[in-house]
Amino acid sequence: MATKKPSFSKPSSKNSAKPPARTPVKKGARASGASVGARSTVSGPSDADMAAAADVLDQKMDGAEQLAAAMPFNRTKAAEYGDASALPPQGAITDVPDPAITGSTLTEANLSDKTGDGPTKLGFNPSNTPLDRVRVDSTARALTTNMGVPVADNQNSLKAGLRGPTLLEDFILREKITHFDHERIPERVVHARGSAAHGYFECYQPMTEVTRASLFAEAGKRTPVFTRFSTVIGERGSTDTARDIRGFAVKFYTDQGNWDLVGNNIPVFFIQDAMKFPDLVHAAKPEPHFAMPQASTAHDTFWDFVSLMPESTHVLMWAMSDRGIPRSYRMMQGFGVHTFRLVNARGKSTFVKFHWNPVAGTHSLDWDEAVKISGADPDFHRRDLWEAIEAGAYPEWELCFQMFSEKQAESFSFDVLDSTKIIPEELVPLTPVGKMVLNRNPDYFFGETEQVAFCTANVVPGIDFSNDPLLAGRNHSYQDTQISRLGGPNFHEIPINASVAQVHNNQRDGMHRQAINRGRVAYEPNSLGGGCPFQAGAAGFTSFREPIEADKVRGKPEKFAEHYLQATLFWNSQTDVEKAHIVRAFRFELSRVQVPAIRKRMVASLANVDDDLAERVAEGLGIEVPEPLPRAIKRPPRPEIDRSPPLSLFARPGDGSIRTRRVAIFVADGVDGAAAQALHDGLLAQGAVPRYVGARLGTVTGADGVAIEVDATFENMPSVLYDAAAVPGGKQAIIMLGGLGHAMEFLKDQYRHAKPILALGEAGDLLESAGIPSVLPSGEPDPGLIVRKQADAEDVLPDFVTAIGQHRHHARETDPPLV
Ligand code: HDE
Repeated sequence: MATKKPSFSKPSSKNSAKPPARTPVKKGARASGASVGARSTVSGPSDADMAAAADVLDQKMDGAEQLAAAMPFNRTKAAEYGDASALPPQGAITDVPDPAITGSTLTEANLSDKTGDGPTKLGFNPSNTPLDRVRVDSTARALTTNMGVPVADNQNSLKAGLRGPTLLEDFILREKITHFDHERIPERVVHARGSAAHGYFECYQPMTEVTRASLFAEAGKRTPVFTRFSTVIGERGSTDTARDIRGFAVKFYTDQGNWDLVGNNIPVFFIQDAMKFPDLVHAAKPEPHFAMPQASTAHDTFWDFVSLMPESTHVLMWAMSDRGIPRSYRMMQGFGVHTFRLVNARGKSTFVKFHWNPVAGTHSLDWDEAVKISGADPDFHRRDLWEAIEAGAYPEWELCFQMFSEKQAESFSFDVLDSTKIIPEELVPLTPVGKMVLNRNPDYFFGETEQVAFCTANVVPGIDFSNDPLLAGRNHSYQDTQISRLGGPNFHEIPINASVAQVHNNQRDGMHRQAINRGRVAYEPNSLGGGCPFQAGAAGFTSFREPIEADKVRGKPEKFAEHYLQATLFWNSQTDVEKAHIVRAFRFELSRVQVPAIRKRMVASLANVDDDLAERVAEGLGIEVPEPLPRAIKRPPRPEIDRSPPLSLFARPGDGSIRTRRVAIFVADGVDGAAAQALHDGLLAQGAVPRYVGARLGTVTGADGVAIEVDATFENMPSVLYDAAAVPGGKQAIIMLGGLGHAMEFLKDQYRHAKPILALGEAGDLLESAGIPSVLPSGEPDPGLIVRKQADAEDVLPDFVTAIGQHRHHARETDPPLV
């Protein structure tokens, strides 16, 4: 090859587009210090430099010619048509013998601290490397501007004289304020309030028979996850303990790309078609004229809408049950809601519903408790998740597949494409396939929890959609909403959203683009990039080949018209306690509705669910049960079952452990210090979180001289923030506590919210003065009330632990409450 001398003034005749060439610096040689200075940029390139550059240029051009020639025609074109498209071939590619051939510029070998070591690894996208690449630590670093300029004074703006005007010249002030002015981004349209954590999913056994999804390929395989829990209706700063559905969204960073399982803690939804989603959300959100109420469905527009949408009745039963007020994100189930498909390597599809079951069991708050928590600690669930993970009590869920065939689906009395229906476990059992462990809190709430963007359309090979019309709308909505929320189409590059699988495609540009793509090729087919990135062919995602022959219509299948049978199934499957709570919830919500006709209409809907339910709600509202609403279907199908025990929250008590349960130990001067300490240590040893609670912070001295540091006060951490309370004896302490309104209220609330109470020695008198009954309303002993006049703390601890393990003692409840 002849050596040519490119000229800066006169383009070479061979290729007028040739860029001016520079001396390539050897890989690894940093363009700092002496190596940079070795070539003068002031005097222009030397002859030797230019000769070397011309060599590289020629190599690049020859290489381009070879790449183009190696692809004389588009070999895969014919496979795009007719039957051949069923088996997409892998795209045609050519080896790139030298990276310089496909680079954007001959100068990419001129390295610096800014440009790095160059494209050392062909076919590599380093933006998929772990979050460490963007983690910032400022230890031992001086303050700088966003441009990296050291800031001398962070206290004062630049002024013309100490008392003079502030100068526009102050770029440091303006940068700081400007950034601050733009710190907020739009909150999520729904699910604005949430909390998230990192962790992993571990596969129990190969599920290759049903899916080619790589995360289910082998036992023990771990896939990183980021999981966000949320409420639906409230704004970003709203209370955690509102009655609401909870979001349960998991992003699996699989080696085949991201899979988002964007579910809820309730397995059914309000509507059957995406067309109604904006209506539902507008009805549930604060009313548009005065923006009230916040984070609550207890208002006219919500109940107006749902009482006109009988398909919502089923989910209302769930939302009004204690599932609407979970004790903790760690103690709720998760559901994918829709029917999805699993697809194996042979292209065979199996229908599936996804279920998450918490190892800690399913537990809830009492409504009165939830309301009070909203004042005492609106971040209750956020704090609970954070603290549990910080303490090493990593929350766990088991993922289960509920798998069924198309034929089975046809035989059900309901339609599996209808998101207002469950598939009872009696019809299709659950298969546990792996567990999720959340073991790491995020570094930065905004950077991770706020910017994470889930989308139901993020699926991987082996997982596919069903034709659920709600799911189709979601597949569009999630991607779309992020474009305004996160400001453009490149939000997949935000580190928390980036896959760990490599990303290579020809998408370019847009707001906030991060990737620096090499080369001039941003199209396919190409020969100049060696055909890359090439289509993955059979190794890539292929949609399940569902045969379809149909008219284009707007409408719903017949089976969607049955709206009440599963609401009745849910009601029938609840314990008496749960039923009472459902009645109370409907009564509360509807009593906040101002328009009597809406209340009446809703009760008329409930009359289609169950007579007893309708009567009890009507009675609570002071009205007669109206005529049931007319049904949309004349002859409803016969349901397969009329009771399903797993639908009760009490079906999943967990392992009875008291790990992470918060227990208040009352202390005051004169307390039995040894007993208080024994309780504290015993509870701690069981993984609970005991706290000494007193009237004021500081130290109290026990009757036995033991000094106890008070952790919290009755005022700053009231009863609702604990799962149980223990009052050790000590005459003087009990007299003192008896005179404290807050302490007495604390005990009453513990009792009212069905929580275990332990009273030792003289403490029994305190319960009596608080008006706490010594037995259940039935006259039976209350297993949650452990009152021992003469007993050592160590001896009663096992009974107390059992009582806490049972979570709540609902048998003492009356409506209205006695205490
Ligand atoms: Fe969502 N939903 N949704 N949703 N949803 C959003 O997406 C939407 C539905 C769920 O932690 C939004 O990124 C439509 C069912 C969760 O970031 C939005 C329809 C289920 C989260 C959206 C539904 C969910 C969202 C708002 C009916 C349970 C929070 C911001 C067709 C299976 C994810 C965003 C997170 C968030 C749309 C129905 C769960 C507006 C159109 C059913 C857990 O795109």
